[in-house]
Parts: sequence; structure tokens; C-alpha cells
Amino acid sequence: MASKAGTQDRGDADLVVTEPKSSAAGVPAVVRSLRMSIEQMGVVRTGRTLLRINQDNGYDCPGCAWPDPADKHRAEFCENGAKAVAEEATLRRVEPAFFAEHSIAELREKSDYWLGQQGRLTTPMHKPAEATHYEPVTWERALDIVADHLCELDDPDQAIFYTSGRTSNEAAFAYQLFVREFGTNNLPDCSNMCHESSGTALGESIGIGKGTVTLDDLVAADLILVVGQNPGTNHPRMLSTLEAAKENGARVVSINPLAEAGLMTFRNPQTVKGVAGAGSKIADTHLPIRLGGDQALFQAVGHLLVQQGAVDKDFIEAHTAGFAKFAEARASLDWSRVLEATGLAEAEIRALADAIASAESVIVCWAMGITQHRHAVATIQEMVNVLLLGGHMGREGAGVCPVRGHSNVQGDRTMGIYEKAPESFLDALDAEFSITVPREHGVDAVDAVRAMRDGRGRVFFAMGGNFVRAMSDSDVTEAALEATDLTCHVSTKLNRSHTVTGTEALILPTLGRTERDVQFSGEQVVTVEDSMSMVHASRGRLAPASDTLLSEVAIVCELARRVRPESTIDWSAMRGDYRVIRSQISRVVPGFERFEERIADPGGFQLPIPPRERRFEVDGGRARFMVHPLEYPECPPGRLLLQTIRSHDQYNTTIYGLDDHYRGIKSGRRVLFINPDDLTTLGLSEGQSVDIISEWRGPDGADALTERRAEEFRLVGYPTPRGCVAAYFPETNVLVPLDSTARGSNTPTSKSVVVRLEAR
Ligand SMILES: Nc1nc2c(c(=O)[nH]1)N[C@H]1C(S)=C(S)[C@@H](COP(=O)(O)OP(=O)(O)OC[C@H]3O[C@@H](n4cnc5c(=O)[nH]c(N)nc54)[C@H](O)[C@@H]3O)O[C@H]1N2
Ligand SMILES: Nc1nc2c(c(=O)[nH]1)N[C@H]1C(S)=C(S)[C@@H](COP(=O)(O)OP(=O)(O)OC[C@H]3O[C@@H](n4cnc5c(=O)[nH]c(N)nc54)[C@H](O)[C@@H]3O)O[C@H]1N2
Ligand SMILES: [Mo]
Repeated sequence: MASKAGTQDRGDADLVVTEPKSSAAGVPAVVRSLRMSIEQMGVVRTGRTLLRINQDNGYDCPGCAWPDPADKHRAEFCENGAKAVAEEATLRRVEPAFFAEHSIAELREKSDYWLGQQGRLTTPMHKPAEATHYEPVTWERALDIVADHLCELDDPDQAIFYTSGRTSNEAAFAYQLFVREFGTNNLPDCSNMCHESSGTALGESIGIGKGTVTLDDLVAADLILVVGQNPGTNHPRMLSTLEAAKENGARVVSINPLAEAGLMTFRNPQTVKGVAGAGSKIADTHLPIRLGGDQALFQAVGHLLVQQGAVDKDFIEAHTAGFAKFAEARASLDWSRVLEATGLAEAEIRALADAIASAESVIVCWAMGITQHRHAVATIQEMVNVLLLGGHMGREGAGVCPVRGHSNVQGDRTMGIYEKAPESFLDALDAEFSITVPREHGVDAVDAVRAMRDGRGRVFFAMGGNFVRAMSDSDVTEAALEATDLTCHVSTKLNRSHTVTGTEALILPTLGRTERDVQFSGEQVVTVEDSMSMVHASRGRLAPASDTLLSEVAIVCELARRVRPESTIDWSAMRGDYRVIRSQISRVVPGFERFEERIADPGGFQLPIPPRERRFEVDGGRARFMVHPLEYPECPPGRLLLQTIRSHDQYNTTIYGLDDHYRGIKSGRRVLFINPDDLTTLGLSEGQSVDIISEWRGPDGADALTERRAEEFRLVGYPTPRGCVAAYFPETNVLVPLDSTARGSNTPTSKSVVVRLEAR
């Protein structure tokens, strides 16, 4: 299958490649973010906006989900948080005249970068059937169109309601309530492509699908493993925490195919050492593991710890189940397979096991380098096994730390954005609202594409995000959306999903996190939950990008009233005063008792995490050792394993700029990072232009071969393990087969795609 290459799928004429950097942040980072902020917002607004990020009485940074320090008066500067804010608080606007000037077909040819640069959406826009352009439409008419489409369906399951992770708790709760009252659990979200594997794995192992540590634990930890994560770019504020942990005596080990700059040296722009000195060394050890080799690594560590008897017998006895079976499975180990899977030396693996055995408290942090593999769930459970062996759970400075992406992705899930929400949650909804919500599970992101492709999904509604670009198998996903009757996006900014339409399409412009939200009862606050289960308030201060914008809550409530005029739920009261929604949440969602009262505390409150008290809500209160056979991605001769990653200048599908500072890339994104020895073996050379072709033989490798192609990528020699290459998403999503997903979580395997290269 060849990609339908538009102008946006062409190579970069101006690309410049230099040496990768070995330190992150510092003064240049401040300069870069100020430059972008001033370009987008001007000087005055830049000052006003950046001062309010993550402050008491300010707004929650729309960047990542890393928690705020308890002492909020110490503003933590973060380059990429500043860029996320500038992207939203920009003074540029997309007015109706823009859509009159550009046909949808023309917009579809534009790059993600160009689309994002046009500015904030201001007016509801409608594409009628047969039309070539979007036309302005009133809110009344726009909402009637959606309601009419929904009411005409034969079955509520023909509608799909996607959510991205910036949506506030209040909007998410109202949204899932509307969707379930309408009659479906079709609530896929970005989590399905992100940390779903973590939720699945941790739920089975320790009874809760979330992390168990706090910022204080990280600072108190003896040993921190940062596995499959690039905090210098994606969670820059985590570097301050790691720096503090190091000052407190922690050792940090980075386990990553790439020596990411932020994990090597951090130049904290808040300190003299960071600005004028050499910065802080972060990782004491870097293990350049092969893609997908982590399960093998942690199995080997588990084997060594069991063999050495370096285990916490009391903890295992009192708090875990399945140890005997686990110990039996780990009694032997096929070292040759472990070394092949990891690409590491046996001595390096033994040293890691020794470091774990001698550490008082161990934390494992991870992100997409772990969750987006076929065996992601097994890998995470293998990491948990190692922590359980040492009793590193429910002890200061120890535990699991899946580092979330979107700023409220964890909160959205807590609020019920979940295609298979637990029965207890659905029962609580029924009781609170005197309704009966459906029990049958809905579709996740991958199944949503299948449903639309196969004609079962007729309406696609998105609360934020950029589904077409974020999902795997771009051509298949695009065709699936085009097969629907209606696509409707609630968005702040223009993106490619607006250009790949159903027969009819709508864009509903909404308020961002930084903006004042005024409803009948006055100015509203919303709440969010960070990566460490802290819930706190967020209040936007800027004037909205346009007077026409409605909040996400308002859009949901107005739509709900139209779809179910007979509803006994008081949607007007919810829209008029978000405290009404918080009061409903306090009765439906466990842990939110006295919600309103507790968000008055600027630091917010932490939701209960039973494993912190060594209570595990599985297997009679015991955490479970999970036993899996050794597995790693197979790659036929002459082929390479491709991981698809973020550059320093993007937020998922939003491209801030065309540079990847730390990896030495300037003015281009269509590059393939490859080990220089692989270039030699394949008879290719640095700087050459190639097509990347993915080869897929089905989930078990037994089906007929299918191929997908991404055109015109420049080869960049780079320190990555032999056989493992890297390129940026979303450009490479065209290569990830829809059916290639993680076992148990159905997350696309964006970090292990078998590819071959063809010189152009
Ligand atoms: N500025 C900015 N911030 C962001 C985002 C953004 O796009 N821009 N996105 C947000 C979101 S939604 C998320 S989920 C997070 C993503 O945060 P990350 O997970 O840090 O993002 P990726 O760029 O996907 O980086 C994956 C990292 O894992 C490594 N890796 C890949 N495969 C393997 C493997 O098999 N084993 C090991 N050990 N390592 C591997 C890669 O080399 C890379 O360093 O960031 C959030 N924050
Ligand atoms: N190949 C590959 N694919 C991946 C990944 C990967 O590593 N590799 N990572 C995956 C991951 S981890 C994730 S989380 C997904 C991300 O998937 P999504 O969350 O769907 O994508 P984003 O790019 O974050 O969405 C950006 C859009 O959100 C809208 N937006 C921004 N703020 C707001 C707001 O406050 N309200 C509303 N309503 N809209 C807003 C804007 O219109 C913007 O264009 O992508 C996944 N896709
Ligand atoms: Mo994510």
C-alpha cells in the first residue's frame, strides 16, 4: 500500500544535521521558548501568561502531566511548557474568511506545522454534504446538526466519542455522562495509544492502574531507573526532581536505546550551576538497550536476584502471591537470548542487578518506550516483579512511576472516559442520576477505526486531539473517517483531522486552559489530576480567543439537552455552575468526597493509592508476581526495527517548529536516525534519501506480507543500537499497521515496526 503523499509528505530541502547534544535546558532553552512566545503572543502577553503557569490561583500547564512542586511560589521554568502555552495563547486567529479562501482539499495538503501556525479557531464551521469548503454556522445550528445525526442512528453504538487528554475533570465527567445516557460506552481516548499498557499491567499486578509514588518519594529514592522515557523533551520539570534526588544521594540509571541529552546532563536554568557551571550529571549509568529488549533485561535481573537470594522475604510472604511459581520460572535463564534481545553485555546486566539488590528504595519510571510494544504489558509486569522481590512498594522512596503524557489524561480516565469502565462506576452513575447506562463494553481507539472502516461507526465526535494523525496506519484511519456520515471536532487549533471529513463535518471551537471561563454563576474553575494522582484547581485568566467560543462543558451540556430533551439530568445547572458537576463527582467517583472543599487548598489533594499502604486490591489483598515467557521483537535479516518518537519541537501532532535541538536536527523532520555500521552493511550513506517500507505479517507473523511506505527520509548516522532506527511521528504513523497492537492493551506498537529501506 503506497501512502497518498501530499506536499506535506515530501522531504526537507533545508535540513541541517549537527552532532547530538549531551546536556539539556540551560539558558538557550529559556531563549528558545521566549522567542516562540513573543512570536505568538507579543511581549506583554508573554510576561503575563508565563508567570501564571502552575501557580496558586493560576492555570495548570497544558503541557505534560508531571506534578507541580509543593512550593508553588517557586515558579518552575520549563521550555516546552512555555511552548505549549504560547501555542494556545497565540494572537493568531483562523476566521471564517480563512475557510472561504482555502478548500478542505487544499488544507489537507498542508503540513501539520503550517496548519498549527494559522492560530486559534474562532467560529463554529460546517461542511455540508457535497461542499468543498467549511462555512460559518451558528452554535444553535451546529449543535442541532450533531443532535440530528445522533438521533437518526439505528443504534447508539454507531456513534464514537473520542477524548484527548487535556479535557478537564468537569468536562470529562459531563461528557461521559452524556455519552452513556445517549446509550453507548464507545469512549476511546488518547490513553489507548499511550499508557493503556501501564493501566492494564498494573491493574493485574498491584490492583490499581496508576503510579504509586509522589515527588517526595523520588527525592528520597536510593535508585531511580528511567526506562523508555525522554524527560529532557517531554517532561522537562522531571529533570529538576531528578537533580534534587541526585543531590540527596540517589543513583539514576537510564535504560534507553538513545543517550537522550536531558538524561545525561541537566543545566537547570533556575540555578547558578545550571546557568554558569557545568550543570548536573543525571544518569550515573546509561544502558543502550535494543528496542523491545526490556522484558528480557528485567527477567535477567529477576533471575539474578532470586539466585542470589536478594529478596525481601517478609514482604513477599505478607503481601504477595505467586512467588513460588515465579521463582521456579526464574530458576534458569537463557543468557544467549537475553544478550540478543538487549544488545547489552552480561556484566552490565549483572551490575544493574547488584545496584537493585543493594538499594534501599527503588523507583522505576517509564513512558512510551515501554508501553508501545507488542509485549508491553508483560514488560511492565516484569519490572513490577523486580520491585516486588525487594519489597519496593509502600515504602518511602520506592514504587512505580508511569510518567503520563497529556496534562489531564489520568483525570479523564478517573472521570469515566473509558470504553470498559468498571461495573461499580456504572452502578454509581445509575444511582446518582436515576438512569440505566449500558454495560456492554465500547470500542477503544483501534476498534473505533475498525468500526468506521467496516461501516459500523457512522458518527465520529472528538473532544480535542487530532485522531487522524495520532492513530496508527494513517491511510486506513483516514479512509475510516471518510466513510462516516459526520465527523465533529471540539478543538482549539486547526489540525489535519479537520481536513479528513465524513460526508458532513463540523469544527466546534472551544476555550483553552489559559482562558477565562464565565458561565451564568460567574467565573468557573476546573480541576485536573496529575501523574501522581494529585487533584487540583485550574483557573484561566486570559480573555478568550474569540467571544464566540464555548467551553467544553457548555458544548456537552447544550448537546445533551438537544439529544435527550426528556432527560431528567439538569444539564443547565451543570453548565451554569461547575460546582454542580463537582458535587455529582463527589458522590460517583471514590476518593472525591468533599471535593469542593478540598480544592480550596492550592496544592489540591491526593487520591487514594492503596499500594502505598501495601494494600493490593487483587488476589485477596496481595500483589501478584506475573510470569511470562521471554519475548522480544523479531527482525528478519536486512530489516530494521523502527521506533517513532517526538522531536524537541512538537507536542504530539502539534509541530511547534522544525528543529530537534538535542539530537542536532535543524529545519526538517523527515529524517531517519540509524547506526553508522548499519549504513555500511546496507550499502547506504549518510545524507542519502530513502523510502521507509514497513513489512507486516500479522500479529503472529503467519499472514501474507503487507507493506506500507513513507517517502523521502534523509539518513542521519546516530548513536543508536545496531538494527534499531528512529524517526518522528506523526510522519511515520503511515507505517504502523492497525492490527499491530500490544497484547492485552491494544495499544499500537509505535516503538517496534519492522522496516526496510529503499534508496530513492
Ligand atoms: N514537549 C512535549 N511534551 C510531551 C509530549 C510532546 O509531544 N512534546 N507528549 C506528551 C505525551 S502524550 C506523552 S505520552 C509523553 C511521551 O513521553 P516519552 O515517552 O518520553 O516520548 P517519546 O518521544 O515517545 O520517547 C520515547 C523514549 O523511549 C525510548 N525508547 C523507545 N523504545 C524503547 C524500548 O524499547 N526500550 C527502552 N528502554 N526505551 C525505548 C526512546 O529512545 C525515547 O527516548 O510526553 C508528554 N509530554
Ligand atoms: N507513531 C506514534 N503515534 C503516536 C504516538 C507515538 O509515540 N508514536 N504517541 C501516542 C500518544 S502517547 C498520544 S497521547 C496520542 C495523542 O493523540 P491526541 O491527543 O489525539 O493528539 P494531540 O496532538 O495531543 O492533539 C492536538 C490537538 O488538540 C486540540 N486541543 C489542544 N488543547 C485543547 C483543549 O484544551 N481542548 C480541546 N477540545 N482541544 C484541544 C488542538 O486542536 C490540537 O490540534 O498520539 C499517539 N500516537
Ligand atoms: Mo501520550
